[in-house]
Amino acid sequence: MPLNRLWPYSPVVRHRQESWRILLAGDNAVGKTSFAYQCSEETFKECYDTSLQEEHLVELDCDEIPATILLLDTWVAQACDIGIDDEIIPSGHAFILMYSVTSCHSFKDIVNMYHQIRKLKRGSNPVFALIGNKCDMRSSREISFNEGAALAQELGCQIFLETSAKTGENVQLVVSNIISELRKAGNRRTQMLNPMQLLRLSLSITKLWSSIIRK
Ligand SMILES: Nc1nc2c(ncn2[C@@H]2O[C@H](COP(=O)(O)OP(=O)(O)O)[C@@H](O)[C@H]2O)c(=O)[nH]1
Ligand SMILES: [Mg+2]
Repeated sequence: MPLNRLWPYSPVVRHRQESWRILLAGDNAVGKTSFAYQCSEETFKECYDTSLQEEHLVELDCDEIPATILLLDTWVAQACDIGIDDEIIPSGHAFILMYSVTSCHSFKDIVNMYHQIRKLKRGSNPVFALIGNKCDMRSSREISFNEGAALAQELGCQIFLETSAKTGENVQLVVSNIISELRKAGNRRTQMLNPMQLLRLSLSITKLWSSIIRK
């Protein structure tokens, strides 16, 4: 019998079944597509076909528990122009706000993007990761680590990291940190069960135990 039918409330089963949608948002050419390929296939190409939206399936273990991620490579500004934001953005559990450390312009765009997402996710509290990509390009850096960290703090982003989609530096770490934050949020939700849900939960547990004992 599948474990999830035997014990649907087991934290292990819950995590086995978990799958999250993470949306990549950022200015053109900051490295979103490269990041998504590095994350899903551990490869880097100098040039990718430009497409508005692509989905990458990433399976990884975080704290030794498997998780499935659907990484959506999009661009919020474009998405808003053609009106797909209404369905795509609200479906995201977490958002990677990406700028390039070599581009002041892409850094300035972040605040606007953050507010657009917040507006479309009204009522919920998604995980935000502010990511400064292209950290391997040391000689062309325009945004310092401290400037990035300060913006992350100002916006209340749970995660701030600098990455290189080229070398792979910190790429997997971004995703596993996001999963940890999503799990923390999930745990908070389960702690906030209302009395009716608690009653139903204890009835199911009692029923389950009595059927096991009878056998
Ligand atoms: N050196 C370096 N180049 C990068 C990095 N990430 C992306 N690029 C390059 O930046 C350009 C734009 O990348 P792309 O992934 O298409 O950006 P997107 O428009 O945000 O999807 C391409 O020429 C990539 O090869 C990185 O971390 N380091
Ligand atoms: Mg792209």
